[in-house]
Amino acid sequence: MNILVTGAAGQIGSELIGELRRRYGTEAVIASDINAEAGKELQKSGPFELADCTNYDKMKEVIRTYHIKTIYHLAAILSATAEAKPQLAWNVNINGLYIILELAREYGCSVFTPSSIGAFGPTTPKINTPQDTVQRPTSMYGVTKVTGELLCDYYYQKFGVDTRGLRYPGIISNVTLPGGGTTDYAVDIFYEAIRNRKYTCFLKKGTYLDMMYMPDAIEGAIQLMETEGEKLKHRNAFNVTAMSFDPEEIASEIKKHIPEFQIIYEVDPVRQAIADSWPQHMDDSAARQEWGWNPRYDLAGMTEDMIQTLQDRLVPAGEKIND
Ligand code: NAD
Ligand code: AKB
Repeated sequence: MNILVTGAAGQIGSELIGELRRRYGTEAVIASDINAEAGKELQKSGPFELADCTNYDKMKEVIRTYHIKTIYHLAAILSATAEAKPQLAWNVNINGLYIILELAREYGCSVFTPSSIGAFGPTTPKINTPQDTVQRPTSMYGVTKVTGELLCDYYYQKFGVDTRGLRYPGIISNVTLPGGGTTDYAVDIFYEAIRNRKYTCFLKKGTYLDMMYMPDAIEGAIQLMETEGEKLKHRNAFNVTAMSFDPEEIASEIKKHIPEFQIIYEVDPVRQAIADSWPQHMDDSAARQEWGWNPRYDLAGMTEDMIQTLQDRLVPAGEKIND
């Protein structure tokens, strides 16, 4: 009953792999990615396959060789990169997902696929965004995320494939840097605060977005996959959130630990337009009711842990904030 993680070298995959291996054993969890350089590192800690999720034959070989029964399909192109390379985004996010779902149908695998706040658009209610609501995204990333949600629903309804998924907000973490998203500022800000005491933000003041700390994102994915299927009414694309803030609020929270920290603004119109089309705060009561979603970290708890962790890693002894 082995597990395959695609996109394992990415921001979420690099941490999900560790947690899955702690729970199910190293040899039971196969990491895969298209990134050969990162793959060399991943290979040191357990099974790794260099595999492009848009290559049906290669993915089939991996699934057969390792007797895969569960797939966490994380390989994707994120919002800012997708806007710069829309054809690539469609190919990876949709053709890659289609191949995973086809193989899951053929080999009886269950599949976890993350959706995103990006699956919503400017006509979606921005506050307490309902679980079931208008989804007319205006970014290529969003178009692929809505399509992916529908495709996963279809494979469950039509073929009985056990598909499940979460609409993640911006994920904040400190192991692997995020890859080409709009919410990346909320990660970059910590590295710059620790290194330079100053951050130039590409989103403007007042841009409220849902966010979540990585330990909750990982726990949520595994918890959803371990829930009895009969309990789930919304199998795919559960709204999940842990906090909502704008750049000023996260900067104020960082200042509680680093009083000289400053935020300045140099707005990137492309990422600002994407952020402006997304919700400010989702209603995640369906996830709470159907499978017990209950995040541990709020803005204060996440900020304290991020600063502590990055300080320990990036700042030489004797130069730490509290020394
Ligand atoms: P990431 O960009 O950090 O990692 C994606 C990984 O996929 C990379 O390691 C990349 O090398 C790999 N990849 C790209 N093309 C590939 C291909 N053709 N075949 C195999 N691997 C390929 O992304 P992430 O942040 O870890 O996101 C994982 C999933 O979660 C994505 O579906 C993303 O849309 C979703 N999500 C992420 C966030 C977030 O804030 N990180 C928020 C919402 C949803
Ligand atoms: C992005 O900004 O593209 C991602 C996401 C919210 O899906 N972090």
